[in-house]
Amino acid sequence: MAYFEEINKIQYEGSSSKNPFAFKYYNPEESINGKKMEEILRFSVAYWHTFTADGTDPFGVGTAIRPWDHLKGLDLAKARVEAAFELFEKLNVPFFCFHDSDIAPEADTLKETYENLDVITAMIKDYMKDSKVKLLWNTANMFTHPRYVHGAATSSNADVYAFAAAKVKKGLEVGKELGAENYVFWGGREGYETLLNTDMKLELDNLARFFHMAVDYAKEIGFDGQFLIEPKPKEPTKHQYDFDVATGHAFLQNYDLDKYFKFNVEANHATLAGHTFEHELRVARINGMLGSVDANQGDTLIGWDTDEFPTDLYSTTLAMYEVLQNGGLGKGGLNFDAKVRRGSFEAEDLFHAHIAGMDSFAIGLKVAAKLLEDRVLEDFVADRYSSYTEGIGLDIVEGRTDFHKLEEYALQLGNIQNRSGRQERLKAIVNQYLLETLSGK
Ligand code: XUL
Ligand code: CO
Repeated sequence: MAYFEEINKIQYEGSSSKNPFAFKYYNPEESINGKKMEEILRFSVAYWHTFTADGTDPFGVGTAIRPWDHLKGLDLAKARVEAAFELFEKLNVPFFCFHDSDIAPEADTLKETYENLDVITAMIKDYMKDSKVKLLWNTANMFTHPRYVHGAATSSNADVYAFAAAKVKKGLEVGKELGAENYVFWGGREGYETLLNTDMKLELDNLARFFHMAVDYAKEIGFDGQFLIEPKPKEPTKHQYDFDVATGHAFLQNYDLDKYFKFNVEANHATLAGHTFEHELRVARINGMLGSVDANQGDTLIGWDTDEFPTDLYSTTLAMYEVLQNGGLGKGGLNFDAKVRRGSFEAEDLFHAHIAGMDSFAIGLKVAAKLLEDRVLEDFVADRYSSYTEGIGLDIVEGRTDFHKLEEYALQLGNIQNRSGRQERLKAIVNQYLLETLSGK
């Protein structure tokens, strides 16, 4: 059965196309630095936003009209799998991601929940046989059910901790079965509301123990996906433990976990943390920890996680600049952890949203590649730091100085000369590259 009958496979038609169901900039076959666009961008559909969510918000019920609305339970879960593979094929997206509870209904007992998961996992595996779509990552939902009121791996209740461990154990088995390239831990309710009732040290120690057990179990069953932490500063708890990449990195290093994990950087989480998307990508990249990306965008006027589809070309350009300098994303990808607005309730909006996101990242990729090819920012930055390539600067970076030597040098200095950082000039150049790419030059 077809769920999106009126929609054909989305093709690349170029920037002059007026066809809403066509890519204007994303040309999967186009070669950028000898690699296909498709291979660099590694787009992924987020199951939860596209097949499970219905537009419910704190003020009102769902608005989404979906062809599977009349179904319930496992029938609904199966219809969503059918619809998902139809959408993946039609959008030509190579990956998808899910939480366990997105694909199969949670039952009253863990055992029954496992049974539901097994049915749907087998069905997905079957669909994957006839499709080139792969699983970018899966994860466990350890935040919706009331049992996680005080967290999962940081819960004050050891029974909840054990339950969460069982869920992740099953998740790793499902990940292995479906050939997942990564396994994600987003903090969920791993955080706290007030120190008055919180043993922070025990919670963090327990979280680290949990991650070590996950790593051990992955080894035991031969799951070779990359583990990823997805930082977020707030929402749902006031103080999320994985606040941002730097905080998460310090945690991983403290507990000897950094060799097993990388980061899944989400744009909207970066901005909630008071950073730019590119800042978080840079911190992960320079530490060799950039694993994957949740590609979305927030709203500068709104202080919560709006998870909009990415359309800001400046942001996609600077993000792809980091990704290219990282040598790509390895096993990671660009996962649209993004939802259509509540007012965009028709099924075809799911296509418009993904097309917009894919075209936006395709433009970002092209502009970033050109900027790098012409060494626009590299040459400027190299020149800006040129004082470290000779004389006292070279002595500093090569470790030949101490405070005595630097004082001796400083005492004989005359007037210190600084040079302009030229921020406005550089921004204008980025704009120029963007506009040239958009006009097809
Ligand atoms: C929550 C969020 C999650 C993770 C997966 O803000 O981004 O959807 O990506 O649990
Ligand atoms: Co996310």
